[in-house]
Amino acid sequence: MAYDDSNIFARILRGEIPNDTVAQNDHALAFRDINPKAPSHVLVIPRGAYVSFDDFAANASEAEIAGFMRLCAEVCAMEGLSLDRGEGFRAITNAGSHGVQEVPHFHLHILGGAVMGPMLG
Ligand code: D5M
Repeated sequence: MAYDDSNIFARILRGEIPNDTVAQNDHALAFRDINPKAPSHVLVIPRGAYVSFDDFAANASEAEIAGFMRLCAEVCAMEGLSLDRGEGFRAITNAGSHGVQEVPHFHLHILGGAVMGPMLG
């Protein structure tokens, strides 16, 4: 699937619309979900143009993947969710129509601060 740079996360990365930034580095940006599904709900996105998890995993450079994953760990620590500081979290990504992905720029949802409900239902 071709990347459409008019999607809302591309616009956030270009600074065209505001976001509630939690953390960032050279390769990724973390910000609060506008419609939180948990007390802590942060989205982590790569700065590069990747549609979905599989696109990112297949095509991003090792530096991009490392930068993305390190920012995820930073978010977990900052939000008090990592297992050495808190009670854990859920990290999920939706892809395509069966995954019910709304925004076609790869993003990882990090959710925590309460016991999560069932994944499917
Ligand atoms: O979910 C996309 C997620 O992106 C959904 O939880 C809402 C969130 N969203 C949409 N627009 C914004 C803005 N402008 N700021 C923050 N969060 C936003 P998915 O179904 O995984 O594609």
